Amino acid sequence: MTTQTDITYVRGACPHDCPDTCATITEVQDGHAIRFYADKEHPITKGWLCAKVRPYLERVYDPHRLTYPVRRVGPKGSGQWERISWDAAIDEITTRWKRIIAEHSAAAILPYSYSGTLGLLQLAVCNTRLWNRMGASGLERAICGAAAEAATEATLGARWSPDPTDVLHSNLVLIWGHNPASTNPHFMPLLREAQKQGTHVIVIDPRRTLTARSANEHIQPRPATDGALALGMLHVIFSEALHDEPWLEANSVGWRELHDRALQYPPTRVAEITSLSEATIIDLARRYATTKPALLKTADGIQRHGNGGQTFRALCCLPAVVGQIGVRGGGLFYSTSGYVKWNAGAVGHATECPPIPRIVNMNRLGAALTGEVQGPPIMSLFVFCANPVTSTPNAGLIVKGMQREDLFTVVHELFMTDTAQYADIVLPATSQLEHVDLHKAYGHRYLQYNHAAIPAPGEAKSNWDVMRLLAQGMGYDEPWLQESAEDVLRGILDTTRTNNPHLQGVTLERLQAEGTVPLFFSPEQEIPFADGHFPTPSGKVELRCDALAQNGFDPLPSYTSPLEFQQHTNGYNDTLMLISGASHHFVSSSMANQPSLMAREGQPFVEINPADAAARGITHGDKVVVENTRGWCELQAMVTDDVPPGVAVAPKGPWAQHTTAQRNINWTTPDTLADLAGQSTFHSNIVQIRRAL
Ligand SMILES: Nc1nc2c(c(=O)[nH]1)N[C@H]1C(S)=C(S)[C@@H](COP(=O)(O)OP(=O)(O)OC[C@H]3O[C@@H](n4cnc5c(=O)[nH]c(N)nc54)[C@H](O)[C@@H]3O)O[C@H]1N2
Ligand SMILES: Nc1nc2c(c(=O)[nH]1)N[C@H]1C(S)=C(S)[C@@H](COP(=O)(O)OP(=O)(O)OC[C@H]3O[C@@H](n4cnc5c(=O)[nH]c(N)nc54)[C@H](O)[C@@H]3O)O[C@H]1N2
Ligand code: SF4
Ligand SMILES: [Mo]
Repeated sequence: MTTQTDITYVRGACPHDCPDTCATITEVQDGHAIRFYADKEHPITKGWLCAKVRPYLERVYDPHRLTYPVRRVGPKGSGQWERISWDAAIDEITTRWKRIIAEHSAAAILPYSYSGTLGLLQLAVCNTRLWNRMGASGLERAICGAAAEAATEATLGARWSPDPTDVLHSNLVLIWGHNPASTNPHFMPLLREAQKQGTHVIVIDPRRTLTARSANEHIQPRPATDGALALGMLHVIFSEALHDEPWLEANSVGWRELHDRALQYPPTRVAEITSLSEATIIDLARRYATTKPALLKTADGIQRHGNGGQTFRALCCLPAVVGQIGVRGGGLFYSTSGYVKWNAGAVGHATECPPIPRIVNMNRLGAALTGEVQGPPIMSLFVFCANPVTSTPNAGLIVKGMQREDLFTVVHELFMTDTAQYADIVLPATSQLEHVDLHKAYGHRYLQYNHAAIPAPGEAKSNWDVMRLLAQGMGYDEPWLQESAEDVLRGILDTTRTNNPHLQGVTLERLQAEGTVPLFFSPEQEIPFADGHFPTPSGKVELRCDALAQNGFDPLPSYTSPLEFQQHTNGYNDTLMLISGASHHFVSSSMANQPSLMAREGQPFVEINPADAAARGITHGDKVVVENTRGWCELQAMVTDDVPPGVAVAPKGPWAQHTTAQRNINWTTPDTLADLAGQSTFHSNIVQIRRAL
């Protein structure tokens, strides 16, 4: 019998792409994780984990975990593999790469990764060091929030946000195109508490989401018309003189031009664009301008449209115009990730490497693999921390590219994902319980250390260990390609701390001992921008942004319908606008192979309004085909008025291999890029839906 004292308690951090970055505890006995739960001492994530990560040991001990390297023996995608040793795998990969480099240059090698983990070591360092040294193609990491990031930085200068608990000071919270009940769950108890104190909560989302259900008001604009809605609000605010002129005069650039721009968006016009009533637009504007403090909380979902950049610019302008920036309980809550930007030199050592030969936009992976590249063709793809066949737009084209006989694909994964299925070599990866990492959050202002709690299963290796082996195999002898995990983290932390005041007093030793460490804020920095300093070129809020103009972008926010929508003018009788946001029980495609969570999420589905269903002879539960010129998939129809007529919703995440037709919603999503920063446009997706035969 074992006693309590045989149990060790190991501190960790949830690594998934979620703003909460929960602090975790793993109880380990005899090298085995026996319990996994939230660290109740974390001030924001408190004592609970979300539904997705609560059963994490099911994922860690899943019998389907990959535990040794395999090499393809049948045709691509046939699922025929043979076991090989790590030595043989590294040798084959590096031999192939040396040949490709000799023949085509290193630009022919494309590393592809995104957000399987958000760790500093296992993601950021592994994204950069080896590939920089090699001179491989770079990846434009624009699948998620590139337009929002660029718009926020252009307007305010930095991605800074208040402490989430400041919502308790808000009297109004606008949750705009964001579904925190699923995607940022630890914000919800705080919002609920604020609501109990009388805070008015408005959700702006075409879909009646879990978050919208508990709001005081739910406003449902037509998709991708939020830029017009925001400009319409500005029209009302300026014409009723509800703007904060002294603040704008002192702290902003271009408010009069923004005022003139807003004049083009009277409520009558905006009502027509958004399908909202004029009264709704006017009431929303008046309430936003007169209820203070007012917090605008948003995330990335809203900007995955053709006009996502301009839309996000308009959103960023709103809090400034009503004088809510630098006010406790007010302002913009988008992301806290700008407080710590890890020193790029220490992370990637790029200055010691050849220049990056070209950058491939990750949203156009299929196009790139099938020939759309400048310079040499892509001859090798190395995928880790990503599952592009499931999660990247226009997935049918990606599969086509991955089937190329002359493409050498390596996938480093925990599971045999839809992407790994098309690899030539699959390498087994560790889970968060089996490796070390350091995490910053994008939804709060704490850092977290993740200790390894248990040994890796079988021969699984961490990303960093694989990078080190690959570097050796390539014959690269730079010491920064062989450092220990701890030395990498210490080096980056120490270098970044020299010019980042928020890291004052934050050492690796402290992180290792305490697990969760708050970022440091002086009283003037505590509320974002309260000191009146904006790290923009002008030092002010740039409502008119000349830097954007220099890049050929409209310097003032504006509204244009996404191209995909403009091309379908035949109204709602035939086509639907399909949004594919977050699933409640998965994080992108991660966890979407976990039996208990698949059971809770149910069959992959598409929500359709009763009127649209009736017009197509579709009844609740029918198998339907969702299709357009890019591709199709089969889903189960959920007939519901949670979506308005003309709009359909099919959450992202389900794996193609779990469906009879071997495809998911990303067979239909566009790989068109948005107006800013090469952003993905998943939600500007026009489809037709019919009953499956
Ligand atoms: N449970 C869960 N949590 C997650 C994730 C997950 O997959 N599952 N993914 C993580 C990741 S990668 C990210 S980036 C974040 C994203 O976090 P969120 O942005 O909160 O999530 P999304 O579901 O992508 O989009 C939010 C909402 O935008 C709405 N929306 C779409 N188009 C429009 C529009 O034109 N106008 C308006 N007003 N609303 C619109 C959708 O209906 C959706 O409800 O969540 C993270 N957290
Ligand atoms: N239709 C539609 N699709 C979308 C979106 C949408 O709104 N609509 N949203 C997009 C967004 S916001 C995002 S961020 C992307 C995310 O897209 P991806 O970054 O591709 O995320 P996942 O699909 O979760 O795949 C991550 C993979 O990494 C693996 N992994 C986890 N940890 C490790 C590790 O330590 N090492 C290695 N080697 N592998 C690991 C996991 O097992 C998982 O298979 O999806 C996008 N896809
Ligand atoms: S997915 Fe988000 S809410 Fe869930 S445990 Fe991880 S960080 Fe916490
Ligand atoms: Mo994302």
